[in-house]
Amino acid sequence: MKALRLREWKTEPVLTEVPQPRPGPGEAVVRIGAAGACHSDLHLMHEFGPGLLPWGPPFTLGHENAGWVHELGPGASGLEVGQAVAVYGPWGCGTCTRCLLGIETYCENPDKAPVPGGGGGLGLDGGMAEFMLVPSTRHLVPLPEGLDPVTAAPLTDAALTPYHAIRRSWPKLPPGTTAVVIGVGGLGHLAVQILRATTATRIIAVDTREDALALARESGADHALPTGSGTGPRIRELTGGRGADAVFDCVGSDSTLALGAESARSLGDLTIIGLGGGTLGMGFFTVPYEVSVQTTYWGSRPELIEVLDLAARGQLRASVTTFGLDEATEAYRRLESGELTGRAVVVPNRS
Ligand code: FEH
Ligand code: ZN
Ligand code: ZN
Repeated sequence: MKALRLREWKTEPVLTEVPQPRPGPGEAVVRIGAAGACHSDLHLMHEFGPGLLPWGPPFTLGHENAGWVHELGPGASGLEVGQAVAVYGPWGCGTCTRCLLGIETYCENPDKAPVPGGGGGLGLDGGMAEFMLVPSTRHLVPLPEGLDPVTAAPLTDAALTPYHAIRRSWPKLPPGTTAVVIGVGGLGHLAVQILRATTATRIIAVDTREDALALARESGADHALPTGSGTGPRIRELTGGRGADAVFDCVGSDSTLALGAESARSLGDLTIIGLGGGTLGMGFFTVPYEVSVQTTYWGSRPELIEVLDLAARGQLRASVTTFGLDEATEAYRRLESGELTGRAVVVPNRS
């Protein structure tokens, strides 16, 4: 079969012929209907190097996947061949407290996981291929009625990641509050939709590109502000001088983190979601009093089920540009150049 392989850090991926996987005991093979191209993959190709993460190349890219059960290994149960499924991407040990709760992102037995702290497309072979081997059927979540793999795949990362971040801030987002989403790309446009669907907060979106700001408005933002020196003061003005009760930085650069610190309201949250490599010097006077600054990483399996339910009920819909598997490198090129709004999705197999 064909697969888009990252052979070494800081190299361009190559579409290569590899053996089609067969499932072992408890495993499953998924025929991939859609694999999202995540901005993080660009970091794997261009910036990250040995030692940064507990896993490394060679592997097939694609950690945002959905498709159909193709083959079940001996003892694999609970699913039917042909069933449409989303792949829960973080693959932990399956037996520690965190994994038992479905929070495999924070598995506490990494040495017993298929790959420490990774999963398909993150150290193991992912979904930028015709077929993908999944080490346990617990990672496969049946698609609810009305969802197909192309609409579902972006939900497994581009929606699940901001959903987890927003969900932890729900208590700070009652009516009368304001949330800011910085960066309205694959994750950011869904962050706006998730805020609109799950809270009563006022939503301010920030981006450098007019087409992204237009997508933010379509996604439900109350205000869409271009990034610039006046953005922080404008957020203060829009919040009556109070600041934002939650800021979700989907970029994570020095400048966006500084904007987040400048825009936050006392008692608020500043959540770093993007892998932009920026830093924020933290001291007593860096942020308004009692602002919580945190990172979040992806999301849990129960939260994926919640996200799929929101989408099945029409509350979430990723803006998607599709590419064939042999156009996957073009998808990443357009993602990196900023030519795309929403999410790029590679479609190795049509339904
Ligand atoms: C990928 C690699 C490393 C850190 C975070 C990520 C996210 O894109 C996972 O969705
Ligand atoms: Zn990702
Ligand atoms: Zn575990």
